[in-house]
Amino acid sequence: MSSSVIDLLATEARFGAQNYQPIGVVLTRGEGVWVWDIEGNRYLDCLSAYSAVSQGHCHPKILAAMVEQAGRLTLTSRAFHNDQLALFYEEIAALTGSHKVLPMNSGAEAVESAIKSVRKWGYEVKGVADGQAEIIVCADNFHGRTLGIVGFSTDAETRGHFGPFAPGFKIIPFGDAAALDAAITPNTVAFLVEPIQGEAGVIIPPAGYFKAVRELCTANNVMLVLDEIQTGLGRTGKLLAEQHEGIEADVTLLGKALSGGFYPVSAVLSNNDVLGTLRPGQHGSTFGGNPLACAVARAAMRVLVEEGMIENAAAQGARFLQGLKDIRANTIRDVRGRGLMLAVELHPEAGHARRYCEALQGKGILAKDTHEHTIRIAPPLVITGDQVDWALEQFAAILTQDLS
Ligand code: IF1
Repeated sequence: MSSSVIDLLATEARFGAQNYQPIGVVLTRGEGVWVWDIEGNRYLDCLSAYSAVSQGHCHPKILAAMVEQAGRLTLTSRAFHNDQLALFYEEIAALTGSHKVLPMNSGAEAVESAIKSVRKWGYEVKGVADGQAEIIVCADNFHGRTLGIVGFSTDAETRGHFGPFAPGFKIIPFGDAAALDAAITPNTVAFLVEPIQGEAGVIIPPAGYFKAVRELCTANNVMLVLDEIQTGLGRTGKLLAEQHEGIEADVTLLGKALSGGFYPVSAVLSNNDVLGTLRPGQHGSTFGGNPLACAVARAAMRVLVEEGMIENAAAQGARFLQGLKDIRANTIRDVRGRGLMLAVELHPEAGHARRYCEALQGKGILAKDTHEHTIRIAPPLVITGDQVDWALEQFAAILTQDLS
């Protein structure tokens, strides 16, 4: 490490809240699937900023849209109209088949906004008595970091010493439709769930689970809220992960790649009257729906479709998954994924996944461990077959070592 890397890490450690423990690389530039550190080393980005940079780093068309808009008008607040919002609504609705859109900024804000909206729907449309609304969520969920959300997390690190928390949430196992059936009461307004659990380690539910979930929600007048903040916008090889299941959510949450990583942009989408219950003054955000965000999101959605990134995610994801399955290594317990949302789970005896991620850094790959024994792999959706093959060679070289 050069002294400047050491200096930057020391300065971060001195002034910053220590709520992350990054791998010891300091990045300064990105282009497509690649990022460079301040010493000029190049890495294949297999995290993509937790799937926010799906379109590749610094996509030139999104950059151009951002620069053009930034020089014209950035923020008006929602006290006035701006000339980008209507176009953003029209294009995101056409892309996703949704009828109503609520623009927000971070993913957690979209989740919070959905919780507020389905509760209001429950009281004003379903007829639940005020203050009695229940929302069902899954064990090992990850929906963000706000108080409302961490209050229904089952992870000790995520929720520890942040209480007291708001009531109104019931937790059931993921992938278990019978548990949902048993948990629903007349006060249940929504079931909030990730199509594939990301933070939990890329957990894909059993086939048929979401079909059964959809039927239970419809039969009981419960809103199915799918958090597609990580799985959405092509990550799993389809525009929305729900398409793999042949279902449609009542409320869909998007974030991350909605801006291609340029800017925090999120949205709540609904195809019924959930968002219709919000009246002027009841919800909002200074930055939500601002013209810069709208222009960036419009470009991010456009390149995703025009440049075939969703189809590429399906093709390269299948190639990556098969290649990982073909690696013969005693360290590997399981390999799973859908599209370019992939994970390698190591045997507990193989040691901590972080060691393998640090070794991968030496091979020019940046990946992230989760839950001690799992390496998450989620490159930008623009990755080519040759780049996948090169990445597989590096994974094979590291995973065949014992780093315990
Ligand atoms: C962190 C994981 C990824 C999300 C889903 C909402 C949000 C997220 C399904 C909130 C955010 C992040 C945030 C990041 C870690 C990360 C993550 F490891 F936790 F699971 F992506 F893989 N719904 N996911 O995955 O969106 O408010 O952050 O914009 O350290 O918090 P946000």
